[in-house]
Amino acid sequence: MTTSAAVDPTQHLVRLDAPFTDQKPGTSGLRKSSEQFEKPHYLESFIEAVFRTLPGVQGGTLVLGGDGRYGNRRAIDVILRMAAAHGLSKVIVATAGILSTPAASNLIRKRQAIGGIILSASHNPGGPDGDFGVKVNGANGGPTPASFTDAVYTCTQTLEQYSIVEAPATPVDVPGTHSIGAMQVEVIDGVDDFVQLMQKLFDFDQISELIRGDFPLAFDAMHAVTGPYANKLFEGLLGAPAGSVRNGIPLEDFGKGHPDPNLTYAHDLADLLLKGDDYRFGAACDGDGDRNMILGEHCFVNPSDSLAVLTANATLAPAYAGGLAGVARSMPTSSAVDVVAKELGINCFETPTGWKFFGNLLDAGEITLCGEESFGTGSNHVREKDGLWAVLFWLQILAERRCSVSEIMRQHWARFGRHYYSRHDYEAVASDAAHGLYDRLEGMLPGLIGQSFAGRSVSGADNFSYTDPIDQSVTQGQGLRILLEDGSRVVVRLSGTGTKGATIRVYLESYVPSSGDLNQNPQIALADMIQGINALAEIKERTGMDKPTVIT
Ligand code: VG1
Ligand code: CO
Repeated sequence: MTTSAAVDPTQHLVRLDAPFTDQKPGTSGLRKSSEQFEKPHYLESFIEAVFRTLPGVQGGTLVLGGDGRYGNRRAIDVILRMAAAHGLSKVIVATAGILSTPAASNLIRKRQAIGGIILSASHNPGGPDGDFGVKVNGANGGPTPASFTDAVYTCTQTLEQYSIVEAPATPVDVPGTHSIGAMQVEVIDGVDDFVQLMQKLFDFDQISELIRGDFPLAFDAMHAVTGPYANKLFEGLLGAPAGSVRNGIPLEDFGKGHPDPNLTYAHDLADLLLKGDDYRFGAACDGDGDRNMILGEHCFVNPSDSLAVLTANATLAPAYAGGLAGVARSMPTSSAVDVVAKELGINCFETPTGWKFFGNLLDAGEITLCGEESFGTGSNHVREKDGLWAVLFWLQILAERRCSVSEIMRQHWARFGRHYYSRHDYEAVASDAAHGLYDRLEGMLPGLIGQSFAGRSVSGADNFSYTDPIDQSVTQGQGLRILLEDGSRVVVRLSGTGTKGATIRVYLESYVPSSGDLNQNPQIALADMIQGINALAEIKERTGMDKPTVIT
């Protein structure tokens, strides 16, 4: 299909009564309620600041798509007309606007775009009462660095007008080329390039042989972006029976679900695997397809462990057969991968939370794999975490090793020891109460050193600060750490992605060597530390909550 819309060459300027000052400095992109995004000029003001700040806009190519949530279509129309007004030469849009975050990262790199705009609030619920978001990625395909987001923020504070052309909505339901004035709009299938990339990284014949045998699997797309990708990959190319992909049609409100692949929000899938006997393997991805949860029969794989297992078994996948340059994990992620890296003789970097910190290490060739405890794993194939990539990687390992997921975990712990790990989230806490708790705990840290905590001596306590080894930039205030003499630790952070009140995250980790008890329930193995931090931080008293909203 081809269309072209003539536009008035004089850009249409919309004057703003009040400047837009709503974005939190230091946060990547903008994530707010759908209601907020529907306020006049709100989306437009942010996009204006992005186009004024992003290098290479004049004559450049941009990638555009989203996770299909409510607001996606309108945002695509607005961004296309603003892109035309700002002199971009081309925008590549995914059909129906459906483009996962890792697929967008791949397209930016493959098509040498100046960057991409991904319309998603990731794992937050969608719909008129849910959240919407705009993520901005740079030319390397990854989230833009803090210097960019801070510049966008500064720009929004003094914005007086924005530029947009008047043009009919560009049809994006089928592939084709269109133009808005001098700008070309190329509508392409958002799934194809990503599937081709996966076929280069993994041995599809081997995985298919596993799946076509006695290996029933369930993949839950949570009515979010990965449905079309998973249908093509699992049921199409790999031969899984019809119905293996569940909730595979993207819906504007994700079927009223919360597209966060964890034991709480993906409980239907968790029940199938953990309580039933019908499936050997289960997986789910989040709203925009960058997170993954891995389940086996009666077995949940903790994301920190998942990164360690992928690292230990990396050479089983064709893409990593030559070994790994190094690995990285975010600070709150358990040290399970550190132990594997040590044995492999490769570097293991510890970065603050958020994928943007891995970008420099990946670009510099320092690392091949990286991951976060929040169900994020990825590699140098793109510059985002990649949910379906992780699922395929697990299937590749299972296809080679021909054992169950729980056997893989048991053998892993028997070799490297086990890092008992859990994250307790207290969501939608009153903002004052959450900040009060955090500030008080931070003030107590220096006095904790040498004291007893959960029956062990505190060997260190600080607020994590990171110096980027590539560009030496310093990022402070990344989470409170209480480090114990035996290597156990508790971390407390405030979430940067929630939109209602504040979310307190408490991360707990304790290591048991391979000679110890490897078969405990993590909540029991960590019970003394859980009690310790609850008392020390006065969590119940200050939040009014008896227990966390989500336990992972
Ligand atoms: C959360 C996770 C973090 C992840 C971020 C974005 O942030 O903890 O590990 O990088 O979400 O994930 P926070 O600040 O709420 O803890 V997503 O799937 O939005 O791209
Ligand atoms: Co996400």
